Amino acid sequence: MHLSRDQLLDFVRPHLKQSRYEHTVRVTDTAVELAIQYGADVQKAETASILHDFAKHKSKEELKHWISNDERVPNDLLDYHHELWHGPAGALMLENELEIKDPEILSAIACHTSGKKNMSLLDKVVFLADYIEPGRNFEGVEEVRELAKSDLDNACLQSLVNTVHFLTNNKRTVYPDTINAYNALV
Ligand code: DGI
Ligand code: FE
Ligand code: FE
Repeated sequence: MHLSRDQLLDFVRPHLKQSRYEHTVRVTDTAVELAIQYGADVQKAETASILHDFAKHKSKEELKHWISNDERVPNDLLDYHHELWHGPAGALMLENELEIKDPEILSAIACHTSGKKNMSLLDKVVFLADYIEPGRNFEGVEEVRELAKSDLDNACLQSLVNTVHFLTNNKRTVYPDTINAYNALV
């Protein structure tokens, strides 16, 4: 079943706060631009981006339920910050409830927060779009936006450097997949 951009936006809207919905639209526009620029599948980039934060406002209990009942998600994820759960749990929820079966789309949704070891072109496009969308004001985001104009891998790498720096600077845990993504790109 193929859903249009408008159908997908109508689907996610009731699950998101207004500000999160607006973020989603900006991520989608950014991801479509990156997909065109770097030769990724534009329609898949659009679909994955619209859906990437689908589970952002679900309860920790609901997210935990989906993660612990699927052997494809490493269970140690639950030992790390709950902010990391909405991607993998969202992918599982969408696979079941929206019949999104495309593994490339589900992968991009699942790894959009942490990154992972061998990210596909589509994974990188969605991951980077989430980081550089025009509403973001992370320290160092402007440098990543500049890199994104010419080098997708380097832009992803710099966003990971910034995030690891931010997390370690605040003595927060770093999920191994984030380190794996960093190591794969460095
Ligand atoms: O859902 P969004 O707000 O659009 O963005 P996101 O899905 O990238 O979530 C980012 C948050 O996740 C950010 O505030 C940092 C936090 N986080 C906590 N632990 C980790 C982590 N991010 C990464 N990459 N790795 C972690 O281990
Ligand atoms: Fe997210
Ligand atoms: Fe997001």
